[in-house]
Amino acid sequence: MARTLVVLATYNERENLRPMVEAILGLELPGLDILVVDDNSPDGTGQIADELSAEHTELSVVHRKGKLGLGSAQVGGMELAQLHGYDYVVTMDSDFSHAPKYLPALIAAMDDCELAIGSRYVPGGGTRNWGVVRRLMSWGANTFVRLGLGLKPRDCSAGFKCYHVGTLSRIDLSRIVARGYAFQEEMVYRFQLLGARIAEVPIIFENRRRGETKMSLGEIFGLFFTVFRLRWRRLAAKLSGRGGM
Ligand SMILES: Nc1nc2c(ncn2[C@@H]2O[C@H](COP(=O)(O)OP(=O)(O)OP(=O)(O)O)[C@@H](O)[C@H]2O)c(=O)[nH]1
Ligand SMILES: [Mg+2]
Repeated sequence: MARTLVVLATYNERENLRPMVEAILGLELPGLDILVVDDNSPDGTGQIADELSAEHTELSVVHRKGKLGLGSAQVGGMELAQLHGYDYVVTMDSDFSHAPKYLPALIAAMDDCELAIGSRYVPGGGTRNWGVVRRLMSWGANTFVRLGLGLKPRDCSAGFKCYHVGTLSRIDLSRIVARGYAFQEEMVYRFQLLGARIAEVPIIFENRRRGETKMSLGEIFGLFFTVFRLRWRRLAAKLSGRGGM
């Protein structure tokens, strides 16, 4: 039986965390555990995570000292998954945008790939209640990385993913450029560079149930920075005859 670690990065998700955890555990998927990575949320999400871990043996918590970014929280989760011998790592938002009901399909897709993306932009997928600005931003980010990094998947900025841990081990996680949201695109790029098989599983993305967004202008700049940095590294590696990234 494959073992899966679901990594829930949290920053001020007090109202969402408990129902999210209960919905995931309620699926009763065999071999599935949850890791909450909380960045010292001022709203007390970390305490709720501790309470949940006392109630559920399947759940553990990592407390970090401050807001270090979504990407770095997910890297932390991946490192622990490697250490504890999990087969798969799932990353998902803790605000119900990524509905737990899709977990079985996402994990099942791993039979034929090394990275399964919960995708909004394949037939059957989509977004609910998004305004024009949000749609444009998402389209812009995806188009930019598909052109800038030559990425093949339709939804490269999706945070709902299932990674094959064995393949993750072929990536030097200490050399990841993106600390924040651009981590999503960078991981697609790195899996594509490895020649890994990437599948897209349709999901309907819903707006967060409660709480506030952590999306910021800094995250948008972070995407530009990451793409240019990765292009530059690739060029430098080619020129020097080294393959490494
Ligand atoms: N640990 C940690 N989690 C973070 C950080 N930034 C964001 N998150 C979490 O990452 C997930 C995605 O953040 P969101 O604010 O939902 O971003 P979004 O989905 O683009 O925006 P909305 O859902 O529209 O609010 C949520 O579970 C956040 O709590 C961070 O710096 N550290
Ligand atoms: Mg969200």
